[in-house]
Amino acid sequence: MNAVMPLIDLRPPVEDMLSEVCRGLAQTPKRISSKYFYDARGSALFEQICAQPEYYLTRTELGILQQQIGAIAEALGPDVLLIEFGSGSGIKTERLLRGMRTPVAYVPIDISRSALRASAEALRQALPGVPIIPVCADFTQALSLPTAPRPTKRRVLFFPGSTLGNFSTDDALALLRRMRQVVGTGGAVLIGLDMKKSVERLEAAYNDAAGVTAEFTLNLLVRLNRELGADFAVDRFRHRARYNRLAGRIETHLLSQCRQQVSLDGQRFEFAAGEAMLVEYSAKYDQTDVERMASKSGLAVERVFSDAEGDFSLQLLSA
Ligand code: AVI
Repeated sequence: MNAVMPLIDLRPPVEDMLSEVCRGLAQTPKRISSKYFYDARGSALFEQICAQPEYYLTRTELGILQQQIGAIAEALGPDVLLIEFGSGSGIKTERLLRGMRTPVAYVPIDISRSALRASAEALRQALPGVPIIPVCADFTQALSLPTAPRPTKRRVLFFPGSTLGNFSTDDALALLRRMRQVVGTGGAVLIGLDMKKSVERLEAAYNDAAGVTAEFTLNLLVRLNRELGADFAVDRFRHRARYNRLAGRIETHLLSQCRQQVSLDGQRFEFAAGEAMLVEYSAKYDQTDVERMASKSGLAVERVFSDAEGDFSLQLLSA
């Protein structure tokens, strides 16, 4: 039987984009969270980024999931309740669930009801036999899971795509601790992480020759103009993504091309010529970083699945 259970609505507070953006613009240096990249246009551009020759992350992770699915499923074991923070990563979730031995159910947790409904419906059509229990909640806050439809051997939380890298170091640790709490003792987290490599390859991945990533970054300003009534002159900003060796991450900024002012919500924000506004971190890891992060969050590395070049890894961290 193939079923999407009724959405469980934990009524997360509505995100206040306006006040968060104003607060970030008032900071020195200015910053806006990369979570605001993903309006409809931003999500479509992200799909295009994933198909760029320089952006190896998505295809490498999919390759690991395809080629090593037997070993991954074996390591997870039978009768797993699979949880995902975010409304499901489409083909990756499908590939994992297809390979797993007798999954009990799939529980996507997302703040967006519409994204949850759409992805649950798509997965229902693709995967006969796996009950889907969508939960509308803010996964950065404490939450309790719905009762599983049958006895569960292990809770496993899937967090692919190196999305953890988009969080600051402290926020990433807080999120890992939250995951640890959700899966409970004996549970596990299966997390996709992009690994450290040459600066040239890393910077190329975030500065594709076709300019899709630059358009993706600048689309943030288009969104703020449309949704919040800001007046960013989009063509007076430029995308810059550079690797910060010390911090071990790509840092993406929007650079003001001249001295200018931006109005938002009755306030004026001054940009100096050349001023850089931080819009994204994309952290990169080595195995020591992963072990350190895991142990700080009450997890331990159980298995590592990676491609032959060691570009990307799926890490099974047990609680
Ligand atoms: C979603 N996230 C993991 C992507 C990344 O690689 O940091 C977002 C992205 N930003 C620019 N290119 C891709």
